[in-house]
Amino acid sequence: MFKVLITGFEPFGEDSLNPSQALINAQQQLQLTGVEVIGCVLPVVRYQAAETAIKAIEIHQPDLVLMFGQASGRAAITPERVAINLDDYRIADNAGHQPIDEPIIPHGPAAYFTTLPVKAMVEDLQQAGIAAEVSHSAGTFVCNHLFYAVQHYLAQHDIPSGFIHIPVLPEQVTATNPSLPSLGLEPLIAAVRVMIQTCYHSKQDRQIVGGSVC
Ligand code: PCA
Repeated sequence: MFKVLITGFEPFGEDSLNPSQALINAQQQLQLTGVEVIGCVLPVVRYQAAETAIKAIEIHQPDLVLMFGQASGRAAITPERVAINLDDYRIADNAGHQPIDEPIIPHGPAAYFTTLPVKAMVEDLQQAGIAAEVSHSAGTFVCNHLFYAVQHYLAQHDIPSGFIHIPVLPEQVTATNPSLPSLGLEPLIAAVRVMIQTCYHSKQDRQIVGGSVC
């Protein structure tokens, strides 16, 4: 059995929902033949998020780690290319921490790349009719922290892992921000099923266009 660990986050900031938590709650719908999906919801708390994820990796010994988090304002599913060694929080985390310009791991490498086939994932999502693009910044908040710390931990292991930001749920679109892009839980589940299949079949990424121009 191919084991996939999927992580999501609790709500944070002004939001009372997080699409990545909704995804874990719907993990039954992610099961595919020959694949065992293990879900884990993480606190939006500096250090604690990564400690919880690493503990889950140690316990379950997955073959693949897919970490998810909300990116309010993004209209597409965005597999992240790179995690940087920087905590610079624009808002406090759920425990009140707000580090400014601090390293995640002192003297650690400046960055880690994803070990997921992100361009293949984006291509397969697009072919399934789901908006997707590679992102080159996971921000400088708890998602980036989790991504960096897990890539650091797994650097000596042969387990593909990476982070994917997802749009908010339609229920999170409020009257004060009616044009916020969103994605429903059903298409989100369909998207995650596509991404699991892509990772299962392609260990190597595809050499296709997917960069960005500023
Ligand atoms: N998104 C935040 C943290 C938790 C989440 O779902 C982020 O992008 O850092």
